[in-house]
Amino acid sequence: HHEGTKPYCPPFVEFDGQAWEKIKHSYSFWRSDNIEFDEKAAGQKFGLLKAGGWWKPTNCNPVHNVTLIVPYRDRPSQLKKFILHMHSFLQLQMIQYKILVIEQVDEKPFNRGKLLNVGFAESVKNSPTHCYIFHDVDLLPENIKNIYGCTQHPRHMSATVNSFRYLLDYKELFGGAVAILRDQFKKVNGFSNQFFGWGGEDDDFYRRLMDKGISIIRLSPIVSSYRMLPHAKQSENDKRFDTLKQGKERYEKDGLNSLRYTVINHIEGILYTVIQVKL
Ligand code: NGS
Repeated sequence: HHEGTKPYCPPFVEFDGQAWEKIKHSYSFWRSDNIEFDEKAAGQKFGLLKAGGWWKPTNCNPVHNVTLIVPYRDRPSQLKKFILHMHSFLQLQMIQYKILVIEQVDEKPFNRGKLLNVGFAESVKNSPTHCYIFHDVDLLPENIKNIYGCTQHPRHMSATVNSFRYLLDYKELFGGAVAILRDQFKKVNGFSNQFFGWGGEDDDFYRRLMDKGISIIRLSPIVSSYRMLPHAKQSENDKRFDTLKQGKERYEKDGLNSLRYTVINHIEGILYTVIQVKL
């Protein structure tokens, strides 16, 4: 069957919240930390026929094709909930997607920005898409209208989160879940690699975008709502304010063009691909 003859895929959209309720009720494990499920059965249920956690609708042409990059370390129960939720959610949206988990396996403090750079670099090397979504593992989108695709401006997707009473913290916030075109990400040299420990890397990234004259957008608070999975507080990076201040002089030399890492393992799982790295 020729691709060109297929109609485009319309996303499944209901009234606010209904799709979330539908998905959520299928979670028997919602409040539990020991969730067990049969990966193979889940893969079959979601129609993930090839390895690596990618999917596309078969009887129509998807409007969006995205790679989700998820920085990760040592939160197995969150990862399971995230993965199951995202497959349900993204398939209702009828888009083509791949879930790429980048796991930090060294002893250094967690470096979200560098892990996202690694995910981008590995994806561009192996199977690039025009649109990238950088996504924390503890955030679950609630509104099916929050389409997982790129807009012309980079988009802050997770503008309102239940644990912050659905209020945007500050207008420059650009963390959590963001969608950005590949060329825009390249233009700003990606994230800084220097933020080890919690905080600041997303603010630095926002400033990189502003520096290049790329403004960001958000959809309405209701569309941009997320649920945060509870977890202990991360250890903060005490140097983050100083690193942030050096800003501009680092942008051209600290980022995608200075990225060094070692891939320890590349596992094409049934539900997602995981790349284990030392930073
Ligand atoms: C800022 C952090 C950001 C962080 C944001 C929201 O203070 O990295 O809070 O965090 N910036 C610095 O520390 C310089 S949140 O409340 O969502 O945990 O993303």
